Amino acid sequence: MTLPQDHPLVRGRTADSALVRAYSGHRDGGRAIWFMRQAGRSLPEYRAARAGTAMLDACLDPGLASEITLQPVRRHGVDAGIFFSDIVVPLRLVGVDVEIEPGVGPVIGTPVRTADDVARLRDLGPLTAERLAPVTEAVALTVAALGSTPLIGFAGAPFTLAAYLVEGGPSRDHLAARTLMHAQPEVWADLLTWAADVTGTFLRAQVVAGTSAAQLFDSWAGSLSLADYERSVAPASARALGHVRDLDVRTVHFGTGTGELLAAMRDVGADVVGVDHRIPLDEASRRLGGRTPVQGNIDPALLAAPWPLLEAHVRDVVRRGEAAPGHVVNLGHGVPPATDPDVLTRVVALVHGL
Ligand code: 1CP
Repeated sequence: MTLPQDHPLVRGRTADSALVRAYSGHRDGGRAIWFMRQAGRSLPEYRAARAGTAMLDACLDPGLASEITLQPVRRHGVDAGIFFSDIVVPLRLVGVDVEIEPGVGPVIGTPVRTADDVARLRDLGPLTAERLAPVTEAVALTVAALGSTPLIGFAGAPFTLAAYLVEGGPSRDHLAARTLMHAQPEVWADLLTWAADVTGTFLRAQVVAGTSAAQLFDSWAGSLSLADYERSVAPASARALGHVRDLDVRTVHFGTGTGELLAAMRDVGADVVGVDHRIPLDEASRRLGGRTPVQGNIDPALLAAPWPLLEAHVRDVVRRGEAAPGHVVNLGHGVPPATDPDVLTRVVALVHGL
């Protein structure tokens, strides 16, 4: 399928943006910067907009989700919006009993541990266009307001989703998930295949509705060895990205602690690799064979440090990023909630001025 005729990429509104040019491996579009978790608790206007509304209800209110997506674009002048949603939204939309608890994160009512549990997930049925309506409506509203600024769609990778589904909530080492992976490989494969199709459908719906790029978050993949990743996770991540492969849109694949996995994460079919702050971008680019655009990797801890330290760090990130064919400046992980938003605005101005 090709993208709809009124899609921002097709109409040329975002095709020549700094973000899309860099994701496509070009250096002629100017320097692009955005921040993972740029919409969120660091912004007073976010806290005001969210007051009294549960996180998942906010994600599924098209007007509110669109407004929250636009807030950091207006305030910081970043080169992209990232759609305000969550990786567990598609789980909620198919009927999984999931909540996002304040200060905790996603909590699953009935954790998924057995073949019967996975069969019950399948019984929920597919993620239909009807169920996705609040998401596609919010994306359409947002891209209409963004004009020539690209919107990035996103979804969780199957492993990171499975880490929540199996554990029942956030966990440090994802032990139960990794035990299931080894102890019951067929159940694991079945679960990851289901997750790949649900999350891939969620991602595709956003792209068709108007996003100019798509990011797959495998935030917790860094808890896996390369061998386990390649054997038990990569096929499902490739399947998830396969849901957008026929659309002419660049994909980014990000995880934390993934220095050993960078090439494998590219090889599941991503155009761009997101790099966390634990490995310098020139070294990351070397591990990627020098042929893959990168995104990253300002250490979020430096956002609270004195400006001269942060400035020197940002300049170093930009310099090392020059080793790759394209570089979009970002953090190594999400914006910490206590971040002073003026610091983010200042980082954007610095990068644009370099
Ligand atoms: O109370 C609040 O304000 C809720 C906090 C919050 C927010 C703002 C959560 C709960 N999710 C989100 C939005 C969100 N989630 C975005 C928004 C767009 C933006 O970047 O501005 C995105 C991209 C996500 C994706 C997400 N959710 C990831 C992958 C990215 C990452 O940070 O690693 C993960 C792992 C989640 C799960 C999740 N949702 C919320 C929390 C606190 C967590 C993490 C919990 C944990 O530590 O396991």
